[in-house]
Amino acid sequence: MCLRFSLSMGKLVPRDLLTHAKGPMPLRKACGRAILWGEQRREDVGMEGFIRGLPKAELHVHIEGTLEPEMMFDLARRNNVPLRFGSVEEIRAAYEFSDLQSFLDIYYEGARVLHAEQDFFDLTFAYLQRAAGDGVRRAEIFFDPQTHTGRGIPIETVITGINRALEAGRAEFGISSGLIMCFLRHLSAESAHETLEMALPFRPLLLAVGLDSSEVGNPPEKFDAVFGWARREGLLVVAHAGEEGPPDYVWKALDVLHARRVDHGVRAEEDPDLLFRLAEERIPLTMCPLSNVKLRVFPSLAEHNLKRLLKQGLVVTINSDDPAYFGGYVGDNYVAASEALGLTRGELIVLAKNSFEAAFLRVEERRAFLAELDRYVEASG
Ligand code: ES4
Ligand code: ZN
Repeated sequence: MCLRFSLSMGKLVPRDLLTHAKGPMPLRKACGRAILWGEQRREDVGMEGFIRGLPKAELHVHIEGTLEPEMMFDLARRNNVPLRFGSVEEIRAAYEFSDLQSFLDIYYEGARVLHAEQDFFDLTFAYLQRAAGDGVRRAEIFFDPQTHTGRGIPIETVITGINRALEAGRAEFGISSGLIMCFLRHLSAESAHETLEMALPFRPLLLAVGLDSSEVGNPPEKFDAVFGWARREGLLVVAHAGEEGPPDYVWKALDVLHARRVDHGVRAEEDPDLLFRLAEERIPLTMCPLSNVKLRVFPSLAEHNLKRLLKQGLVVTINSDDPAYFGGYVGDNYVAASEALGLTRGELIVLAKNSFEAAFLRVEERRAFLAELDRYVEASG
């Protein structure tokens, strides 16, 4: 008999207990080595188990992008929202994208099923449950208020629903978290202003502001003023840049918006001076390998530049982006990148370390997470 184990939050637990478990692992992987009963050795769990249990921060996940087809169906029924799909299978079959815009169209369509505060709670709590199974100890989560306020949903419903789940996630899974409010860059700067104004009564519940949606043609400088205002309110800044857009958008995200992290940033590789700046100032890139392949930023995972940039000393991190649409949560992104690029155990540890370095944490909390990571690495051989 061969029992399957994974390392989860530093503990060995049967895989079947993990919420992310997706049926049996191939026999060869699971049972390739003798299990030494009572000893928690690295070879017992293999590279995948090591990765899943690795304490990590997830810094680039859109909460609306964690809406699984099953929940989309349930919420559509609950809220009487008509869907053009007849089944969960039909929804999944529609997830074939040719670029960012072809994805965004379906992503905004899916978000229409979210109405009540409880919906935002359920969505966020389900994400945190999966994240806990992936060793996530800190989650900094994006939300797109304009996707909801544009349909008449009050921003209060969105923020309080998500925030209640973050509190529950802290209590139940010990996940530390923060909320990042993103402006949709295909909408006007005025709309972004109105959104910030509406959000200010909830300022204590926000960590940072971000910029997402259709990148090309909507450069960072379009939002110069609103990001200035957000910074004066004490909000930190991140921005999607260099996903489909040119390196100049990354420069502008840094110099105009004062972004502390760059979301994606993969096209920075085209500009050696920019790479030098990112490395020199240790500005993190929150990369999302499965997303980039699904949206055809790279033809395959094997051609992704994550490992190359990591080797050049950039603060690369691995994240999930829109896991319900792109075929995997953060653990899946680590595993897939590791297999396609041949990441070493040392590189995987650096990626997890980078995630805590890049997180917006107080010194003591950062130190505690890094110490937890060290203990995990030590215990797993
Ligand atoms: C997004 Cl992958 C990606 N890029 C830009 N904006 C987004 N919003 C949700 N997912
Ligand atoms: Zn994103």
